[in-house]
Amino acid sequence: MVPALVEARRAKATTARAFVRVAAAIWLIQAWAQPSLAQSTTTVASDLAFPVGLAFLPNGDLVFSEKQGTVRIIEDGVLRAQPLAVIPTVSASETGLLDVAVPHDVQGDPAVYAFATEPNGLTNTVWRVPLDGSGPMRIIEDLPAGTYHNGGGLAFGADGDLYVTNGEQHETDRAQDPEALGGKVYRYEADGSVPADNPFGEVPTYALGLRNPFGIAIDPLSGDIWVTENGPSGDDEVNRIVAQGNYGWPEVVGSGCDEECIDPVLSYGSTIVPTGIAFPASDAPRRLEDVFFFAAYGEATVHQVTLNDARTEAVADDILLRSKEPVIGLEWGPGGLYLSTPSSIKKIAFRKNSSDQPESRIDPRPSLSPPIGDDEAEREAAGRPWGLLILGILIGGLIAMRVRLNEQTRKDLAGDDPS
Ligand SMILES: [Ca+2]
Repeated sequence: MVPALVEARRAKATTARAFVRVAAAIWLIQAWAQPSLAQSTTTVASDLAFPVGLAFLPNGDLVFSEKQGTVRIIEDGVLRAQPLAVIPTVSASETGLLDVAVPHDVQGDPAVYAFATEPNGLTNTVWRVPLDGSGPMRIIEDLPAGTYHNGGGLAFGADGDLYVTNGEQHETDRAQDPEALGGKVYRYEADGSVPADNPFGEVPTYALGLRNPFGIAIDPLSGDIWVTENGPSGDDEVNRIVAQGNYGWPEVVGSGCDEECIDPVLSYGSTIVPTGIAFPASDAPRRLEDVFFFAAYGEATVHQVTLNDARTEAVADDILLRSKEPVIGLEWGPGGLYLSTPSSIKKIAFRKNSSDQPESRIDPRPSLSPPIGDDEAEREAAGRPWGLLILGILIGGLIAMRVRLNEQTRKDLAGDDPS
């Protein structure tokens, strides 16, 4: 074989190898540029004094409580030095300033609602805290309090009413008596009055048979109420709350209810201390639409629970985050899932992927402002253009290499021409 032809074949083999390398490089770049399922955790605020409850205003500002009595706000991503309000309280064990909630019609009712134990430690109060900084007002008083089984969750339901969790303070008889306060989920109007159509008549009781319910969240698609419940030495639960529902305590712990009570959706044999609970909002990746999250203080985790189509049962229960510190509050906010630890507020950001293309079925919140500290989203947005640029350079290089090789082959063949 003439040397020029050997050279030409070698050149073609080199081109083929270059093709394989470039194809591999393209695959790697695409894999890198494609947003993955992975998420990252960033710190939103640190050096805080035991933040408990988290709630977002429609503009994306974050209102949160510190257990010893301060209601604080992160405004345009910056922690305001002065608290929005100082609530008189006591913070021994499970008492203190606990959850906060923002009403749906916050334009018409510009306030945040807060659950706090009175300084004497004997009762709990729900406060209305105006956003303009004027003085907070007590709207619900004389809920039983205790250093243990205190409860303290607040959420506005799909009906606009205010739902409150309250433990039984070791007085177990309270839990099964609809007329007694304690061991309940209550339902109130936003002004603190008892709605005329409450399930047990003229009492705030909405559901009973609970020991120490803490976190409360509303499913944005079904409107269902979900509550975390702390059981005795294990039997921690997550319950889907229905009107007039009896959740077993103290007769039944964990599963084992007959027609008399309702089994938990999730229960745990060990003491995980379930705390905050939250559903994603409309800006969440579509793949999260069928999940909710709950935190476990004792386990220092955040669980990601996948619901069935009816959104009534769990089909999967995964650990989303193993934290170095206990996790207390949980709330979906701009760009991700926010959580509180004893000293900080953090955000878990989720990357969107190709399966997240369909539009969310969750109604968007009115006018969300730019996300707080959303460096992750920026990085994600930047990922694709960079990947495409590098891909372009590689393809350009490949074309140049081919042109050069073809040129060389043609020259070699011409030089070896016997004619
Ligand atoms: Ca139960």
